[in-house]
Amino acid sequence: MKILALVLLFFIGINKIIYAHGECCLSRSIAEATISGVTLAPNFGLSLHYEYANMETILDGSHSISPDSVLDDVAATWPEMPEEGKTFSVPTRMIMQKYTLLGTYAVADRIQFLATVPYVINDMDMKMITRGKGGGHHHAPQLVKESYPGPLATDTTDNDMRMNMKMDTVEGLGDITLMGLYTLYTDKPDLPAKKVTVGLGVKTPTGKNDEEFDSGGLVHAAMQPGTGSWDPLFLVNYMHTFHPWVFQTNLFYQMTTEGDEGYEFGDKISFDLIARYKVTSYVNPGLEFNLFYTGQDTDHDNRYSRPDESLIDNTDNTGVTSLSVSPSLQIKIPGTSGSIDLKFQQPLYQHARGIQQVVDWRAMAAVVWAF
Ligand SMILES: [Cu+2]
Repeated sequence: MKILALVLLFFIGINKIIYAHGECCLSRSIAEATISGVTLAPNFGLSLHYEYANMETILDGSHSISPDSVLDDVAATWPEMPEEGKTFSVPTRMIMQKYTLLGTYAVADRIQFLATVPYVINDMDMKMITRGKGGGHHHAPQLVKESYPGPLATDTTDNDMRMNMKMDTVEGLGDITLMGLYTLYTDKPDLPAKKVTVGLGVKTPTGKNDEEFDSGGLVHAAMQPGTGSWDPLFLVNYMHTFHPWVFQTNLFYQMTTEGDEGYEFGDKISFDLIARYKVTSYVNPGLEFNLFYTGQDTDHDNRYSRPDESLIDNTDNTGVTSLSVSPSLQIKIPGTSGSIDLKFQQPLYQHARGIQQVVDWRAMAAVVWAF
C-alpha cells in the first residue's frame, strides 16, 4: 500500500507536461507485450489493448505556445492585401484511440511468435485563419462551430477570419506487426528469475495511408491509419527478479522506410525501465520510465506536405525526444491465468523539433490471457 501511495503522490506532484505527436503506437504495444504476462505464456497468449491519447498542447521546442499565437505569427508574414487568399490551420485537439489484438505462440522452447493487429480511431479539431478570398484550403469545414473576426491587435488582422473546425473521424485497420522472439538466456526455463529476450520483426503496411479529405488532398500523414511502409523491428529485453520485485529493461528500434505514397516517418527508438512490485498475488503495482526518440519525417514526393497552409503538414515539425513516467497496476483474475493491466502515462520532459502538437497524457488498459 505504501508504494501505491508513493506512486500516487509522485504522480500528483507532476505538472501538466507533454508528449509527442509521432510518438504513438508500435513500440508501446510490443513493449507492453514483453512486460505483461503474455510472452510468458507456455503455449499461447492473447491480449486486447486499448489506448487513449489526449493531445492539446502545442510545443515550440520545449515551450508551450497557444494555437492563436501560432496563427498570429504566420499571419504576420502575410501581405496586408494578398492577391490570392491565404489560409493556415493548427490542430487544437487530437484524440487518438487504438485497439490492439496481440497474440503470442510458442513454437519451440526458446522461440515465440508475436503478432499485433491494431484498429485506430483518430479525431481532430482545428483552428483556421484566412485572409483575402478564395482560400483554397484542403480541410473541408464540415462543422463550423463558430467564426469571428480576428483580434484587432494590429491593422492587418482586420480582414482575417478565424474558424474552429472538426475533421471527419479517420478510422480503420492499422499496420499489422509480426515478430519472432528468441530467449537468448534464462536461468530457469519454466519460472525464470533472469531472462534475456531478443526480437526481430517487421511492421507491415496493412493500414490505409491514402485517406483523403472530402475536399480532396491526403489527410495529415500523422493521422492516417497506416504508414504504407515495411519497417524492420529490433528488440532486446532483460528481466531480473529480486523477490518481490521484478525489473525489466526494454530497448526497441523501428527502422522506418519509405511508404508507397513516398512518405517516410522518422526512425523510432524507445528505452523503458520497468519495476513491478508483487504486494499480493493479485494486485501488482508498477512504475516505468520511458525514454523515446523519433527522427524527422521525409516526404519524398511532397504529397502530404502543405507547409504554407498547415502546421502539421510540414516535416520541419516532426521528430521528438521525450521522457515519461507510467504508473501501472496489474490485477490478476483469481483462479485463472488472466490479468487486467492499467497504465497511465505522463511526460516529464519533452522536446519537439519545430512546432508540434503533443500528447498531454495517455491511458491504457489491457486484458491479458495466457494459455
Ligand atoms: Cu486537420
